[in-house]
Amino acid sequence: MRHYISLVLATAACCAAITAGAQTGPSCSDLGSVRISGVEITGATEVPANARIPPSYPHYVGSLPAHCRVEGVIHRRKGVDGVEYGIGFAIALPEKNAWNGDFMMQGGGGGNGVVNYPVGASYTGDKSALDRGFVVASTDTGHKARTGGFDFSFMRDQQAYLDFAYQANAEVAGIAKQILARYYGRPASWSYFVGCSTGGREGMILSQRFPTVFNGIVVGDPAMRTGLSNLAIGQWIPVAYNQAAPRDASGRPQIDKLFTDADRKLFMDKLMKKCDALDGVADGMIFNPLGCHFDPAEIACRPGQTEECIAPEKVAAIKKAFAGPKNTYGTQVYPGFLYDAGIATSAPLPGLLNPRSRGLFGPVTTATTLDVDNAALHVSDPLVEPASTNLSTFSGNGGKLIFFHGDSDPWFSPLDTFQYYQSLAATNGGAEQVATWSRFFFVPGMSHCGGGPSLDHFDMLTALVNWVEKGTAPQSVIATGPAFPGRSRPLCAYPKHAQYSGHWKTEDASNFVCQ
Ligand SMILES: [Ca+2]
Repeated sequence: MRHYISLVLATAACCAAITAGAQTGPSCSDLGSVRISGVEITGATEVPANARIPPSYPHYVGSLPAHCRVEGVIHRRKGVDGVEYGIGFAIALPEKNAWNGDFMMQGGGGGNGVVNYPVGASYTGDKSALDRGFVVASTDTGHKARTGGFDFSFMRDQQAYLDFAYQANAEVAGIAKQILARYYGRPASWSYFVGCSTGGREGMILSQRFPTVFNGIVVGDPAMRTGLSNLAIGQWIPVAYNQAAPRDASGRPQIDKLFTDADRKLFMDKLMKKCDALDGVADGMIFNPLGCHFDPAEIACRPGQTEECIAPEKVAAIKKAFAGPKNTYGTQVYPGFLYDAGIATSAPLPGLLNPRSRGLFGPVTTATTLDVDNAALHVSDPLVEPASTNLSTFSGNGGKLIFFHGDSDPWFSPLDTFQYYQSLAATNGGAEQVATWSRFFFVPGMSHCGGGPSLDHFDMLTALVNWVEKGTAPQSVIATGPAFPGRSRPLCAYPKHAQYSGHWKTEDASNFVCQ
C-alpha cells in the first residue's frame, strides 16, 4: 500500500498536466507488486491492441483492444493427492481512459482447469466485454486440467472440489475487484457474470451462495444437476433406445443403427409440419416450443403400412427417451426433452435422435433395463448443485438474473432450467414478482450453448446491463446466427414467444412480436 501511495504521488506530480488525470495511478507493471494476502501475482503485462495471445491461453478470442493483463494464483498449495493446486486467474483491465467503470467475469466450461483469456466474448453480441470497456476476469476454479476439458481427477482433493463446486469464482471476483480499484483509483460501479454450461451453473451458484458479489448474472444452459442429467442421457435414453435397437451377432444392441437417415428425416418432417408454423412462419425453427404438442405415435406404422411411417417399437423408444426418467412411484427424477428443430443434428453435438455407440466419456451402455430408483439414489450432490431458490438478498439488493437455454440441448434439458425458473416463481411471490428481477429465454434450435439450426448469436450482456443500471427489463433480445444468414428474430422472455406479425419480410426480427 505504501508503494502504491508513493507511486500515485510521483505519477501525479510528473504527468497530471499532460494526461489531465486520465492515466494517473499505478501502471500496469506496478500491479505485479500488489500484495494481497494469499494471492501470488505471477504477471502484469501491458498488452497492445491486436496483440497475439500467448499460447498458454488455449482458445482464440479474436482481436483485442489494448489492455493490462494480470495473472495470478490464489492459495497455491499441495493437495492431498500430491498434486499442486491453486486458483489460477487472469484479469484484463482496459486502458484507464477506456474503462466503462464496470467489472465482468466470464464463466467456465466442462471441468474447467484452464484459465481462458479474460475477454467476455460469449453471449455479448458483436463486441466483447473487454472491447466495451469492462474489466474482465476468468479462472480455472482451482486446478489444472491434465487430460482435456473433462478431467475431474481433481475431485479427489476436497479443497479443489470445493473451489470448483462453489468457492473459486467468488474469490477471484473479490481479488479482481481489489486489483481494479487499485489500478483505476476507484471501485467498480457494477459487477456482472456471464456463463454457459458449467459457467451457467457457476452463475446460479453465485446468485444463491454469494448474493452480493454480482449485480447481474447471465445463466446459459446450466450444467446444474449433472448426476441426474447423466442418468437421463447416459442411462435412461440409451436403455430406451437399446430396447428397440437391432442386435449384433453376439446379441448386443447396436444403438447407432436404431434410426436410419430416412427415419430421422420423416420424424423431423412430421414434427416441423406440426409445430414449425405455430409461430406464424414455417422457417425451420419452432419458436413456440411449449405450444408444440407433437405425439410421435402419429407416425408409427399401422399394421401393413411400410411407407411414410416409423416402426412402432422405434416410436415407443423415442417417446420413452424424450419423456425422461421416472422412478417406480411415477415421479419424474429428471425432466424430459423438447421435440425441437435441432434434435436430429450430427454436429456440433449429436442430437438426441442421433444416438452413438461411443459418447463423450466412452462407450455408451448396452443395457436394456434400468433401475431408476437405485440409479437416482446417490447421484445428487448438494455441494455442487445450485438448487436453492432463496435469492432474497440477491434480488433485494437489486440483482438481476437472466436465464437462457437451447431447446435442442442434448446434454441438459432446457426443461430442467425452466422448472428451476418456475420454482423460483413459486417460492418468491409468483411469476410476475420474479419477472421484476429474473427472466427466462428459450433459444429455439440451439444445441448445448450454441450451434444447431438456431440463432445463437445474441447480446445478453447489454440486456443485463440495461436492466441493472437503467431498470429496463428485457422483453426480448435480438438473435442472429450463421445457421440462417440474413435472418434475425427476437428471443422473447417467457411466457412470451416470437410470433410473426404476418406482414413484411419473415427474415427480419422487426416483423415479429413477443406474444
Ligand atoms: Ca417457425
